[in-house]
Amino acid sequence: MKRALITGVTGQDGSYLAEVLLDRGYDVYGLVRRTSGGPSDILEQLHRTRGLHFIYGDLHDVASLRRAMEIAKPDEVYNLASQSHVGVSFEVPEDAWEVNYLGAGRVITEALKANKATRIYQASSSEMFGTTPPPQNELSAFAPVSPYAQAKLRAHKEYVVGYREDKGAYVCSGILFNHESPRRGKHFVTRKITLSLAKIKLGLQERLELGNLNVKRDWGYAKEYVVAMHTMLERDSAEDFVIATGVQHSVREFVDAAASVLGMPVLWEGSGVDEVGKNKKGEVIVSVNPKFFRSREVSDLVGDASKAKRILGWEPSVSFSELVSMMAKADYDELVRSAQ
Ligand code: NAP
Ligand code: F7E
Repeated sequence: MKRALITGVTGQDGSYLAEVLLDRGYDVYGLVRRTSGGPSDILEQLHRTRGLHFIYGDLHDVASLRRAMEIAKPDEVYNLASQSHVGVSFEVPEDAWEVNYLGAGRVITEALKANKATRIYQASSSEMFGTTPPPQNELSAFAPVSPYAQAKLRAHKEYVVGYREDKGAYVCSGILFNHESPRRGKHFVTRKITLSLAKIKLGLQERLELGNLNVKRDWGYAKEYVVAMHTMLERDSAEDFVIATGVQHSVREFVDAAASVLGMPVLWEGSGVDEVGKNKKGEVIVSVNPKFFRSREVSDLVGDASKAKRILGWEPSVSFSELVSMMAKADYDELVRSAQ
């Protein structure tokens, strides 16, 4: 039986990836930080019913990572742990550097020290392309603007490309564009929109405040994206792959799509910081709050995943409207259920 270690197992991608690897017959170990609340219900269930193992550890703590490698003895390591919020990385830049660059280095180095044949997946990001014009693919220039992206890029160059070329290690980066799901953290824009609009519909919240409505992202479905991570490690040689849908939408379009799923279309008025979205009664339910603007913004991302299609046979099947609908309905249904 193959053994896998996932750092960041408590995050959106970690829980989906644990399910995929368990389904594929892996013995799966998840690195968890000690929190007062403990792992989510989904992970507790995977632990009880499917044998997912938990190991306490932290990317700040090299001894904990060494111990995790000794316990898990992984054939494959998926380094998904990170300070993953780009906006927060402007406010707490050293933590982004510490976890996303130095922490990634600790994971990858300890994995290779324990067993130099370990296959390693590093969660790289489309944010590394920053201001490079779209569409972005594996050959595009990197031009990161945030502390988050700068740390991810340094980890990619030094511990993925560097270790592969200098040490012959099997390390690859998935350069993933935004991917979302009902399990997405509540402070990312998609989930913030679906949860807030569901609350507005139920009379639990008055207004959704957002930052820049014009930025465009290439949003796919996380459950499909984690399959690509595993497929990358099944190849004879390690390479980096862009994973994306190839379709982009603005934040405003995401709001429109979610609001229409919930049966409350938004009518936009005004522009810039004065732009508002009103419901049919003329009440303002969406407004702009500059507090959510970023000091440097990545405004135009859309990925070209043709290499992944050609070599991995990977392509997305869930469309933008299906994704938005899934997320909006999940939030609405959960709020209704918890109110009963
Ligand atoms: P997420 O939901 O925010 O999960 C982040 C995970 O990292 C959580 O399990 C978190 O643990 C863990 N973590 C944070 N700091 C840690 C530390 N010091 N030590 C150990 N664990 C730590 O992120 P995601 O959306 O699943 O993304 C997975 C990875 O892909 C991340 O590296 C992210 O940067 C990258 N990525 C994501 C996207 C996307 O659109 N989702 C796109 C490209 C790349 P706690 O639960 O304890 O906080
Ligand atoms: O922002 C704008 C914001 O925080 C998307 C991470 O998974 O994907 C994610 O990073 C856009 C940005 O994701 C709000 O300015 C407007 O332009 O959902 P987000 P992100 O920054 O793209 C990449 C690929 C990763 O690697 C990251 O780990 O939406 N936006 N108004 C807002 N964003 C937030 N969060 N909140 C707002 O109110």
